[in-house]
Amino acid sequence: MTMHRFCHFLTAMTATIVLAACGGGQDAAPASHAERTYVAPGEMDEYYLFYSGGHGGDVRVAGIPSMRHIKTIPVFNPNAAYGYGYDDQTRAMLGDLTWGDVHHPALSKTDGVYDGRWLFVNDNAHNRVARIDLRDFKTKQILGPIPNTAGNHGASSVTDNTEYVFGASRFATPLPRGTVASLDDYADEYHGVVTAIRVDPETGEMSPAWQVLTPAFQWDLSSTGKGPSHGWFFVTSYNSELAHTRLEIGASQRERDYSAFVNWQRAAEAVENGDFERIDGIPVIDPARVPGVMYYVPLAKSPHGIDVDPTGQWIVGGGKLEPSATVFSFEKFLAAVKNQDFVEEVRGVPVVNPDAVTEGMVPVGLGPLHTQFDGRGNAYTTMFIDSKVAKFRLPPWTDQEKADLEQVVIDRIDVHTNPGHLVVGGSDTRAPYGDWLVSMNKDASGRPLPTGPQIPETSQLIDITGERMTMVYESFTDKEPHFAQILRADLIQPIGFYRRAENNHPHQVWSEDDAFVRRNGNVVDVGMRALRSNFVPDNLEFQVGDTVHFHITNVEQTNAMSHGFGLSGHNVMVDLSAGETRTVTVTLDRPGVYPFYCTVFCSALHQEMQGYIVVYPRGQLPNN
Ligand code: K7E
Ligand code: CUA
Repeated sequence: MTMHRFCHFLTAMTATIVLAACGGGQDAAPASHAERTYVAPGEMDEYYLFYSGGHGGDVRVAGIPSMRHIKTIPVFNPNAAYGYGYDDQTRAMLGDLTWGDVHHPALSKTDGVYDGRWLFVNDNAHNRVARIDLRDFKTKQILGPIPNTAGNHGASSVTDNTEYVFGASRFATPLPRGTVASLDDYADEYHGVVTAIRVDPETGEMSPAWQVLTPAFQWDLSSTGKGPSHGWFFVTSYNSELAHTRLEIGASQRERDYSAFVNWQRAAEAVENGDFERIDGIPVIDPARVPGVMYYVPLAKSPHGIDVDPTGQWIVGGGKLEPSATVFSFEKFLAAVKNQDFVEEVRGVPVVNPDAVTEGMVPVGLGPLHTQFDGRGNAYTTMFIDSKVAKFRLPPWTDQEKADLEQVVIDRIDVHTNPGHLVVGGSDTRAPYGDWLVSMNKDASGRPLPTGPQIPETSQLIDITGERMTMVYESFTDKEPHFAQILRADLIQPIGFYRRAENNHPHQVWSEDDAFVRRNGNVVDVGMRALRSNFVPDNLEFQVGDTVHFHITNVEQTNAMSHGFGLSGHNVMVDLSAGETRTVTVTLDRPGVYPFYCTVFCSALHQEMQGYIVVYPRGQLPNN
């Protein structure tokens, strides 16, 4: 019997035996925990889990507590299942790029809590931010490339009323984009920026608002203030050394890098007052010239995550090479600024005395990355190197505890293996849900059934309702989640179809009689109706050299009644939700007869839902 089977066997024998070292050094959960995660057929999960898809370019939706995958939302990647990137509208949104690298999803907020309207995600590869509408779970806007930015890793952080989505550039470059400077001049000629993206409160439409210019520190992770720290934005950097080769050595020299505390309300005022220079079309503030916009706070060592607790008072930073989580006090920060308790100035920006701002460094363990909060005064930090999640109590601490902060560490739990982000629902709001934690682990080796050299990641569901954490479930997520968001399911009511009245496509066709074929030289517009179980018109004649715009309307007015339009031998695959019209354009370059058919198994006679295009050699089209 293999070890793997043996573990299953024992688990089946008794629900209460706790096993050690099955599947790689981590206790297996008793089977009784499965009840906490079991959602019976026909019942629904309590929460949505929105995972970023990493360089897969999409967002995955799962349910909590079952961890069942529900759907994939394509964002920066074409996805034939949803016809995304194959029709004119979504193709235009993607542009020439067919991949992106999604790291940090962020839900929209009103009054500091999730309002269930939009999900914003960043693209670490091509400097973009996208907006998914939670009314229909579709990507509605891709903004970018954001000016002056290379690698928008520091997004997405949403302010309390979704005034802004913040981002920050990971890779410093010469500005504006397209400028060339030798890497020998990295320290002086290369720059980073922190970016504020404005969000229209009605439509969610994003537009670049302003930026703050920075040295080439390389910005990493960000979060926004709330309560007393509302109006502030926090972001870490990991290359205060200004290294530009072999960064794993060069950027790990100093004991502390900088985090930046940005007063975005003051920055917005500065822009209104004209205190900026326009670079590549966007107002860019030089913080040396506008005092009070930005401060640096040193943070140990090679920092990664920075997270603000639900009260807005405590800001927790993780340093990859520092075995503790640094807790800053926002109140102390404001006092230090007021007293001008600065240790130096870096290119005109004050560096705040870290000792004056640090409440304590909690010795969580090796490789702390990201921290989440449960709303009961506790923090949870992933440790990449130790492969654990630590739970600790936030301040206020007694003097005795401050003398030995190991005392505020309440629990540590093994996760498998190398956790990156973790997520607690609502952690970035003023009212976290505080019941579930998902640890997203980079190295799944030995956990799923083997699938060759390419394996998924593990996502482990941890119950955090008790004093100690309890591991209850493990699922697998295709490559490669970074961060996630959890949303209470009852906060949204996604639509099942689009009502006819909201269709504003100029070529919509709702009845057979209105279907049309209009030729204008080599350009042909086809207005097609899709309905169970036919296309009208279904058989069409063209000639080589024709450019055809198929405008197809799915006239169904019932929930989830989709049709597809797939054209054989051509890169045409349109997915039509009920009630919507989409256009796809194809230039016909070969004579022949090509079938098209409905790709969605829509009805008993779905297989009959088809048609042909006959493409005659040029000049041989009958009746022309
Ligand atoms: Cu993977 Cu947030 Cu891009 Cu940390 S980041 S793990
Ligand atoms: Cu419509 Cu199958």
